[in-house]
Amino acid sequence: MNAGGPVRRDGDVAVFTFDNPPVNALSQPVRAALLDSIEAVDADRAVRAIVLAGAGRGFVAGADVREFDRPPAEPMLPAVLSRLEACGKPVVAALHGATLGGGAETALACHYRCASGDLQLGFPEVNLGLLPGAGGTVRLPRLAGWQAALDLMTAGRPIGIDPAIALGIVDRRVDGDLVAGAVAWARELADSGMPPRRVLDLPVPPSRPAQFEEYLRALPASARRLPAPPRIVEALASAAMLPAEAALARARTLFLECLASVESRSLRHLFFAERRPAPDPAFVRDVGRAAVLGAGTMGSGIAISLATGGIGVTLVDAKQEALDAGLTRVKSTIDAAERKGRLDAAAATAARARVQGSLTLAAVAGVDLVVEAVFENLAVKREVFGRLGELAKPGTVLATNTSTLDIDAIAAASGRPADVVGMHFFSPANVMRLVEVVRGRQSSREALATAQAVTRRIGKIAIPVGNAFGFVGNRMLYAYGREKELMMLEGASPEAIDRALQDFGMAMGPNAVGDLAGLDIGFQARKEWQEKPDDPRFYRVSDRLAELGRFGQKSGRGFYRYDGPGKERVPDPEVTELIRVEADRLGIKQRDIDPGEIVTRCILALVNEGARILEAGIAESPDDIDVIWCNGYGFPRHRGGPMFYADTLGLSGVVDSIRALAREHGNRYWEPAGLLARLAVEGATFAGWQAGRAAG
Ligand code: T1G
Repeated sequence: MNAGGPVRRDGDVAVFTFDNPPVNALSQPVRAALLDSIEAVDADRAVRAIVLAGAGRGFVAGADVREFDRPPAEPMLPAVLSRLEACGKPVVAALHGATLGGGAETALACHYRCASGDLQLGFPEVNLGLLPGAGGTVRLPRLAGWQAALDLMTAGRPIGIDPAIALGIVDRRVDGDLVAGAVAWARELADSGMPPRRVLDLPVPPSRPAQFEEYLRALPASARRLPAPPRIVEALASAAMLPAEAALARARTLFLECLASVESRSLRHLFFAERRPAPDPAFVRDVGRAAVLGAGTMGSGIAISLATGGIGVTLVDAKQEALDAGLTRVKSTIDAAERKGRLDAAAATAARARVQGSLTLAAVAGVDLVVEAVFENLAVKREVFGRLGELAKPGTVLATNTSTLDIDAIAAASGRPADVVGMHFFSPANVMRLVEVVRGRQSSREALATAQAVTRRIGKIAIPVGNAFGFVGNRMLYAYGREKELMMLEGASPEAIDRALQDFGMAMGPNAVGDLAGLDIGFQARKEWQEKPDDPRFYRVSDRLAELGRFGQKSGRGFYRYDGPGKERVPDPEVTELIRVEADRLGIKQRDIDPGEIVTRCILALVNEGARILEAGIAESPDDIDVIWCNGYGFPRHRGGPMFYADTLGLSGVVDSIRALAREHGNRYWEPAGLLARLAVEGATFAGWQAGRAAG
């Protein structure tokens, strides 16, 4: 909090300003200062009204999430807000920007609320595996009703000023100087002699007990399985049926249950892991315009991200037909985002205007960044980078979107390897938030920093990784996939594999993902992979399907069949037979494999490969691996990512399980990584190892 103290007087109105950069989180010192100030101004006879406001870019973004892993420190927020609400003088909240979680609850404990047009008000606690624990579940429905409270708290997405006013949460909009407007209104209220309007004293809206059960049943099964969503519904149901104080106490109990859950610890871990420090601006070059080479699915997706992210982009393709298709895809995707309200009209128009097309590579001459997304073949990419090295101006960053190939081999062809980096986008590139920024042996700090800065600028998460086959994400995917492929030969059906991993929480099963991405892509990449294991079983099922032209959704057949108008995914007995024949040919006796074994083998393969990647320095931290897998591969966020998940299991147990798998299946693939084995012996964790390295 700023030294001058949080309270200033504007005549007979006291203004308390939250000033705890960067987001005015309600840390212990802030709570203590607020409580002391309320006590003081409420007792000060010269003060007739109070205004609460936030300094900087928002009102208050909630409780200080970092404090949740420490012992609780008084005063606790519920008590502070009860004291605030009890004030004998009108208290007006002046809201702008991020007004989230405990920040929104603070606003609800005030007697009146006004806001500026940039308001983003919400209850994102569920995204942290929590529920509003400071009275939001009791106060919000008294203003906005049950349906709105249920929707806002289970979805965790903020709303703007218009819906906030329409729902009765915010009383009025203030344009111009927000705090001055709030002070004037507060003085008006004091002059009117209006008693404080305490939300807790407002009547409880009528409800049907069944409506909460119905709401819970209507939640997706994946949400119902988590601790927080059902407890949010229960806390709101308690607010409908219990007296206010009892409902507040019940909500607090449910909050503490969530707080202690491994799911919330996992989501809180990810919250901070995804907030990597920005690259050193001293090394970031300006990027006013970019070019994307290859107008296919990935190229046009990358062009959309750049254009909607504020960067002018030229989409380049040698074939007119392909270029037209790419530009059409760009335009229709931006149009759809505008239709769905994801982009407002001005932003959509600006994004469309930023995109141009070109049939010639010479178009790269004036740009600051090139992202190459042509066919995944080393010879083709080297030929392109050879030309890029000549045509691009000095200082232009030359990025390749390869998902597996050797960055150094590509960079060498450009004649200016210092400018070459990997920017590995994930499909669909305009949707997926993750970009692996790959450093080649000679990539300069400027090129790496610029690629990371552009990635953040277009609203994505940049994770720097080293240059190795498949970098971090795909390299781990090969270990994860290896096990599912082996288990299919051993008798598990493709759909059983997918079901087990989806029940574990994966967004999609690996076979369904393979069919979506196209089995020909992986088949091609494995052909180019020099160091792949010399094992006839390795990806034998996928390769066989590809050999037979079963590329997945694009060919209507893959691991599954995609028949009928809806192209429904259905198991295909032909595949089961095909696998049985391959198993027979390889001398593998098939058996029943239970879901537990499927999950154990696939997930521990991830963890073990992740540990090897850390040892090799291909990933800088376990956090980065968790962010890559949760944002690029659909690993369940409520498990925190493979490395955090392993820590929750306990590394010695993980190593014991891996050794048991080695005894059963041989240690060709099941040798515990050195780092993992060492940490297990030391009784340590990946998180502890990371902290130790950070401390130097
Ligand atoms: N606590 C601690 N640190 C926080 C924080 C928080 N609530 N919110 C942000 N930060 C840090 C973040 O780690 C980063 O730090 C910096 O601020 C900028 O954040 C009692 C239980 C507000 C929309 O879930 O959604 O209240 O990396 O990079 O993109 O019922 O931050 O610079 O060191 O994200 O502009 C509920 C979480 C808490 C909101 C701004 N509140 N924050 O986004 O910046 S639980 C939330 C956000 C609660 C009550 C319950 C976003 C933002 P660093 P940033 P941004």
